[in-house]
Amino acid sequence: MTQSIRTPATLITGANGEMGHGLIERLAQEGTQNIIAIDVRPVDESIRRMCATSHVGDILDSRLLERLQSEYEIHAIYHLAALLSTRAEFTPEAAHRVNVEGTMLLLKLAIEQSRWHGNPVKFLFPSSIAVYGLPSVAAKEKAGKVGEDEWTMPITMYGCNKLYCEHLGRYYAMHYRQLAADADAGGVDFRSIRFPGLISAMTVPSGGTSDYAPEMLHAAAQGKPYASFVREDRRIPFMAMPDAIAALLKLQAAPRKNLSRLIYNIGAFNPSAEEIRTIVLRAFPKAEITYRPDDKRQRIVDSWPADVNDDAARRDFGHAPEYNQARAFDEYLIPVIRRRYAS
Ligand code: AKB
Repeated sequence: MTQSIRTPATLITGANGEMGHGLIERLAQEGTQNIIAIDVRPVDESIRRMCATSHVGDILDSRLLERLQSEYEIHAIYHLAALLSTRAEFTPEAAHRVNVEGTMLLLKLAIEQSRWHGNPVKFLFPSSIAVYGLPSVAAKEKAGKVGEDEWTMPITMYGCNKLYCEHLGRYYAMHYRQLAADADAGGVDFRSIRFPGLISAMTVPSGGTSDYAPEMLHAAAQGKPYASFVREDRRIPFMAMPDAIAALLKLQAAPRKNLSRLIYNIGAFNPSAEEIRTIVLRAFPKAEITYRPDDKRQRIVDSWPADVNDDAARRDFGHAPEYNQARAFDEYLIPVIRRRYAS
């Protein structure tokens, strides 16, 4: 048998995005070798030097994926590339192409890779609370902490994409080509987390509907006035970016036998817009933060749960956020953001 010339590697799509930055730093710290980073924009120098190679390219470019297929032995894929909820509503069909067809191409790459090297390829897929669809504010209040198998009736293209891709992942992991004589389910070890709104001190969000929280903070730190597009009493779950990345790495590392499901909720804190505003004004008293609700974006936030039940994630892979609400703002977000804009 010829010696494989391809290098074992970890592939990260959407590497230049909010989560990509933090993930590559953590993987590099943990000594993960051979990180292949892909993004439609050149990967920032700050993280590019932590990667074995980085490619500016589109996940829909099958020639790029074929090249990766031939050059690398991919054992893990973090598929972070996606058009987020607000952005996707302006270009639903383009969102479907990137979010769904892009994911299909990566799942196909994973299956082909596992056939080659004979090991399952771990496929880490960030899903979202956007897969949920609460029919009214009253139903949302009554529902409280929503479990993984409830209310999955998304009202956005992005939510539909994420939910469908969860099912695609389950299909590739457990039922792929089930009628074929040489059916080869098991080549993809699909693992997914439904992330709440994520708040990073290092990057500013773009194209999401949970963005009002980080936008409020980053605007205040820059002394810019900010008008929130959601009303003060609206509530969805949030998490500090380091905890989101820690959860993804814990899920990746967990023995398959410990995982009772493929898709997990994770939570940390769930302040109302007004509670976030109060915290931000305490740190930046001169900040001008007002409300100018956008009913249409508001409706999306109202369809998302006020909180999630993440018992399964805590039990199966030890999800335990380091940052509760107070620590997230006082020890991570505000000090880092203050420094970021001071310089
Ligand atoms: C968005 O707002 O679209 C994302 C999400 C909640 O998945 N941040």
